[in-house]
Amino acid sequence: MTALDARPATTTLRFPTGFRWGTATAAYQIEGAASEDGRTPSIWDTFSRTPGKVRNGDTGDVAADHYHRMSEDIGLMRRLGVTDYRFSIAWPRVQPTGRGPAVQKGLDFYRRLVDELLEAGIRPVATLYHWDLPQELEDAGGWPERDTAYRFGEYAAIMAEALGDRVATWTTLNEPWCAAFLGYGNGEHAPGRTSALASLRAAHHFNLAHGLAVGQLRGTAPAAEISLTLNLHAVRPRSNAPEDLDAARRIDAVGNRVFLDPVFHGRLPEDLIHDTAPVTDWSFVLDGDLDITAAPIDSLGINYYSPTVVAAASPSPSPSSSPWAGAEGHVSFLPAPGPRTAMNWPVDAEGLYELLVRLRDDLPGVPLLITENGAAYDDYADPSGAVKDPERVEYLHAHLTAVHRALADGADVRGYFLWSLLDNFEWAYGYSKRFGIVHVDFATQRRTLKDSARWYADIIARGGLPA
Ligand code: GCO
Repeated sequence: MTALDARPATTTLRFPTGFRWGTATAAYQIEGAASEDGRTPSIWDTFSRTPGKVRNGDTGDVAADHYHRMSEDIGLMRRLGVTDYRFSIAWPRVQPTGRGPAVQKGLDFYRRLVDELLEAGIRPVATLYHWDLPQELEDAGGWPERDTAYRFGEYAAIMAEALGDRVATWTTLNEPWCAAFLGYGNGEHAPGRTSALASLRAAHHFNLAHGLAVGQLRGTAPAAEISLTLNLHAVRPRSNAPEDLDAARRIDAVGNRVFLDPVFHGRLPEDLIHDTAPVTDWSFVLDGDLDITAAPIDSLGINYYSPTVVAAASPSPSPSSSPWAGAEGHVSFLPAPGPRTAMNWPVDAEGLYELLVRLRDDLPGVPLLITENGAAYDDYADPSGAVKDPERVEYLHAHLTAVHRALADGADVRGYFLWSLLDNFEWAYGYSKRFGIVHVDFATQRRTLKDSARWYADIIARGGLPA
């Protein structure tokens, strides 16, 4: 190596001091140990065991075996130099039936996780709900039933009591849009129900559950940051024609404002009520609910992968089971141009910039965390044992550049959590899609840093992006 090669490349896009550099995972996607230490089935255990629901019949029974390899995985994060780790707590591991007292062994696992993170100098960011509802609560009606929100408030109280003094950031819910509209609307996710009314009821009860949990957390862990993660849709109309703008408005209502308005403004979007009138009269929203949903929070988490391009519906009939209540028959979804990931999702960093700048304007004073961003590619270990993933590096570089530009333009972004630390169970796609910056050989559970992991470690160490 010449002296020139040894010179570090200059860091041109520097992030603010104290910027949080993290990775993210979710319990059902990595833990495995599905029936150990008192854990009972969640809706994802039931769903994944139902033939035809998940590719190759994959389940989370073993996943990345993180339940038994937690210390090793924290060691990986220590090598990467991350400042923060976003994980989720499996509700059926700590409160198996969704009611009553907690199971100590379940709590102990998360206590150990949090303690080992703190010892490693990594801030714990805990999500209470990343889609694994205890099956017994689904059997009692699930999220379309109001009682589920109160059960969630109780579970939040248990976790606040157990870990409130040690968790830096609490996220109540992850992507309630997916849980409500894919879970109860088009059936692509657990529990696999297909009812527009059920999905709207679920969406409201998620907002209520969030507010009830905020109350519990605030009371028990007053020093903690309290947050919510939404997969806000970066909606782009095809043109400025009024019909296309109306299509974008509909998706913004049922994709974004259905959560943003109750949580940040204590109201329901008027246009959503109008759009969904054929399906519901919203009478399940009771007096006082919107005061609960609007309990102040400290930051908003955003998960971003790609934009949503829409136009007025073309004459062809839209599919009967749609996750977009109030938009069926009015909206067509168009493919965005450009390269694609292994999910066939377009690579479009501009959408992340657009979203951050919109939130700067719509929610002034609300700090933002990018709680997920990343990409799946068909990664494999080559004969030398290396996992080369240049497309992922390119994807991440482009998206971090967009974040930097949004910061420069005044968006209050406090951190970035790369999805994901490990290859894992990608919901309806099973193990066929690899999102990790660490490769997992699911036959041996061997972990291998991909090139993107080394790249990310370098970004964290220098606090920014090289030219
Ligand atoms: C999410 C996600 C992750 C997914 C990721 C890629 O919050 O959407 O729940 O669990 O694995 O988004 O699809």
